[in-house]
Amino acid sequence: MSEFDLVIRGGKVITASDTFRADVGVRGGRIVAVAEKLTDGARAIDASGLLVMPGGIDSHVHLAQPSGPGVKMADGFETGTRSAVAGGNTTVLPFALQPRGASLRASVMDYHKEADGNAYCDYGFHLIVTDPTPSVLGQELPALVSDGYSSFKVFMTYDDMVLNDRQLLEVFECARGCGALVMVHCEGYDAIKFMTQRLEAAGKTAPYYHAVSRPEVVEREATHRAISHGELIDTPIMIVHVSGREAMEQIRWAQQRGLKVYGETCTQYVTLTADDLKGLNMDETGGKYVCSPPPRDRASWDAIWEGIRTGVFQTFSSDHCPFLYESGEGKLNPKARTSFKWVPNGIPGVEARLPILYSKGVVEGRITINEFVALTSTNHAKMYGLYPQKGAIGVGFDADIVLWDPNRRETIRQAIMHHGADYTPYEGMAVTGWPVMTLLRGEVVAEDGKVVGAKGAGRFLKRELSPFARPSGH
Ligand code: DUC
Ligand code: ZN
Ligand code: ZN
Repeated sequence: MSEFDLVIRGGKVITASDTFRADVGVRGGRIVAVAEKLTDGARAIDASGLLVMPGGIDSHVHLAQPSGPGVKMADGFETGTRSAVAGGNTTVLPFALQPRGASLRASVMDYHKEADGNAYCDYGFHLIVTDPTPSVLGQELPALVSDGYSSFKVFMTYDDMVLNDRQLLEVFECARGCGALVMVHCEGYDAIKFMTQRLEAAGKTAPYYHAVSRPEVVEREATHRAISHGELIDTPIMIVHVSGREAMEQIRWAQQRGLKVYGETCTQYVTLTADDLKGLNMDETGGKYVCSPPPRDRASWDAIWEGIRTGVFQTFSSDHCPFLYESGEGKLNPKARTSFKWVPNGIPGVEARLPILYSKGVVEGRITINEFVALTSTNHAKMYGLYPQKGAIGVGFDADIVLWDPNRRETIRQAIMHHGADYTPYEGMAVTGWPVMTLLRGEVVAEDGKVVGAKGAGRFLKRELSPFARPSGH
């Protein structure tokens, strides 16, 4: 009998800290050897000329999430995770949204039903807390956190999700007590409402005005408020989807004061600008790029790179949140034609994240290949309680691996995507570096643009408490 089920031979292994030539031996779905030369595998994969990296972990994706009356998300677990593995990912962390008035536990069970038997990669859930009643904060949330849902998101905007300051403080206090990591969507509700009313009154209803209605100052104010509340309660927070300099500098300021404030940015904030929302002559095609916070300008790309290079941001995610463009249930739903405020917020991107960051980051010399691995995999695992099961090439880790061709040139196009959306916001973007094979726990799940894994092979991940969620002094 062979010592290994699989040996990946002759590649260059990349971790968040090191680069070295080694073979990788897999047995029972886990990495059991990383050594100069391994023999005796039942199966071998020749990785010469390729990089051997931990599979991408995208800790910010939305799948099968209810998005308001008459609107449907374009990806459920089947197509969303199919797209994920095609893009070199092996784990995703979508959200389980608590509709107001509903039990948090019942909401999570609904998402399990959606995911069970449908996923091509492993997955866990962040919760979204919209209704922090005494029973949610006193019982449901702490119980779910200890059951493996160890992070949750709160919103500072949106009619059906916004928490006021008092509620934010109560939720932070609950997180501190149960060791959960809180992710915060930082945009100020009242300021957005005010801006929206003024714009609509002036007849400025095209998709572009989505960006005008939520300028950077609105994100900066909310970011500062979330940081202050986190400091008051002494609970760590993760500021998600940071779009530009203003919010980035607030996080840096907090970090320099020694506060446990973490940052995430996303693909769209180094590739898109608010001008993309103008479409053709302010027509509805701009809706393809409507997401929140909105993309800013080219100077903001530089600010985001500065935050990436200087360690302000720990994670680079996609915020995959897809809606069909050509559909009455998506970006062009009947109400959306009347005002930007009804255009569903979100864009697809789980499949394009790794190639875009590799190309713009590593190939163009802004980050090292090891930083790339940290930003796309290792830090997500560490931040969200999946380490040392996920997020590295090392003995004992799950054999979640992407084989990467560093020289392959591709053009991102809808025609080669595997998501359920009918467009990609990154259409026509030329990249260098591409995932040529994705392995989930030692099994090939995607190869050369084809998804070959089994639907349902992806497993639910019960996550540990995040070591980053400990209050200061712990
Ligand atoms: N927040 C997200 O995290 N994703 C899409 C839209 C939003 O507001
Ligand atoms: Zn958000
Ligand atoms: Zn999101």
